[in-house]
Amino acid sequence: PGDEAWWKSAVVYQIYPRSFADSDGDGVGDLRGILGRLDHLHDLGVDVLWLSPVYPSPQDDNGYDVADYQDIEPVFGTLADFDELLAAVHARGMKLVMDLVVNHTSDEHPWFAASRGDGPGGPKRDWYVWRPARDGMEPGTPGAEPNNWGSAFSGPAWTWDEASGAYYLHLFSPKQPDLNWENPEVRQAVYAMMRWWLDRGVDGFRMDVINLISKEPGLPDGPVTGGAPYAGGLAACMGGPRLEEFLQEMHREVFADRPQRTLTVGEMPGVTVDQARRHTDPGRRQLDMVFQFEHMGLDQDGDKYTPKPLRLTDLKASLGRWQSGLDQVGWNSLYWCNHDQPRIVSRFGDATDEPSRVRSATMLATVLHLHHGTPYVYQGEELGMTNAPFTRIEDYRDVEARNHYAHAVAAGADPADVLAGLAAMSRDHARTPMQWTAGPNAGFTTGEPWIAVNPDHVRVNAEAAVADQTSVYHHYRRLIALRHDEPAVARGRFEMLLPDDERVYAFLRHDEAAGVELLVLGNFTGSAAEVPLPAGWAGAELLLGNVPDPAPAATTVTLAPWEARIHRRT
Ligand code: TEU
Repeated sequence: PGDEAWWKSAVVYQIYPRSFADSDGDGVGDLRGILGRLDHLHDLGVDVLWLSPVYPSPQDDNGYDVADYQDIEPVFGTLADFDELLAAVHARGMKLVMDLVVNHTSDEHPWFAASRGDGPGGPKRDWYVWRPARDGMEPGTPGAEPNNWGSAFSGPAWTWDEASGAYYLHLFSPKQPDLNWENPEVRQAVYAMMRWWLDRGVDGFRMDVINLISKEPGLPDGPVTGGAPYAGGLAACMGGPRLEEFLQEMHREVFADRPQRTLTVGEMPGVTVDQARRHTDPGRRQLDMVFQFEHMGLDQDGDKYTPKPLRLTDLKASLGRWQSGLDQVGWNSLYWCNHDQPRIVSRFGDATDEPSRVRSATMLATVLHLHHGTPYVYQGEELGMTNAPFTRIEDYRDVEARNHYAHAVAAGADPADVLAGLAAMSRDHARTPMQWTAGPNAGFTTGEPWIAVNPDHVRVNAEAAVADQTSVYHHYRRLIALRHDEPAVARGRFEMLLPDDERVYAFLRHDEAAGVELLVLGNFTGSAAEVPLPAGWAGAELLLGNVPDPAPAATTVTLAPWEARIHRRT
């Protein structure tokens, strides 16, 4: 594929509106709060903003439970506010993509109300997935569910609905019933809604768990492993038989004839390199890129809330496989953080003191942003924001975390152990309010924030970062500028170096067209590390580093703790 795709040299910034900026003092972020902070984003240099959902929603899963796809949740503002924000984003030369959550709706969506009310054979009955209890079993009793799938948020993936006299499928919370994508009426309604947003001027979509929409016919039981109460519902639904057909139909019906240049990124838990090659091959007309999860499971021992130390060679093998796998066909997204993941500096870096926090955050940013693909910056990542120091279950807000705690403790787990798992991996670490200032509530709200502000905002905040040229913020700004100014960053062929080194991440980028090569080094440890360099790099130009006095590059180089650097030669 040629490099005519504009998003190949773009950087996307993810905003979690609930926690970004509150303009009306109700303790919840909103659209006018984002409007007031566009200069921060424009100065950072990002090209595209991705908004997590702002549609009407009971907020059971913080908006990933949509009750109306064509309006704005009042707590976030109005459609008029949205139009004003969109115009202001475009006026600054940036683009805005929406979060498309169409594997499921809220149970408070009118479609679901109609479907449950219709009873068998009613017009909207087959817009969702209804099944009777297992043969002969008493509905509502454990084991009577139509199959053995579990919800991603603990418990079964089925809930008995008395009014309908049937179970309905929900891969996530019971307030998130799965839509039935086998029904062409459902698909056409989704495509019409997508066209409505594109007609309004939005520039594309991030597509929530879009690889779950095609389920295995017959919804067969899945394998139950390790004494788990249910089979992995998500795993049973990943990459189903009609997924490519649906994505190609969506492309034809929504994007094919669009004048504006759009961006589509599909969130695909469990997607493999081979599947992603097909989904992001321009010739197959499905998606521009996908979010894969392989590198996000390397420090988890079987289940998400059982952390284990990261091995750098595992990370290099995983990201290297994705780099080579999508090298000739398809395109990578690049991320460390989002609203579902803990803060990367606390996870793969060292946030225990300021020098280590700033050094490790800027090292992690350098390594990620110099890979081949489109980088995504999650709100606060550009400040080096850290995990929240939560110690009680009352501190947590996330339905996934609270359900996990309730189920684990009910099953006999020691609450302290469960809290330790949450402290490492809870999604709430990404959802504490954006830290604008050292002042009350970090300048996020004048009211009572919906979730506690991280106390380290007195040190870690945008105001301080912008004023300090050595901050994480300015390093992100320089990395983003480098992607815009140095073509090798967006198009250079990736070559992994030192695959077996457990301390240093090293790779080359070859821009044969321009005869430019980049050498990227990142010390993933808090100790100095000496590594050999490929021949001919001695004395090479240093494009960007993160320490004040980098040792010269010779046949070897000694990297300071958490040091990153980018060398360039022609
Ligand atoms: O996430 C899908 C998903 O797989 C996540 O739940 C992820 O597996 C897990 O949190 C990783 O630890 C998407 C949204 O990003 C998430 O916020 C929603 O809760 C979920 O779908 C349901 O819409």
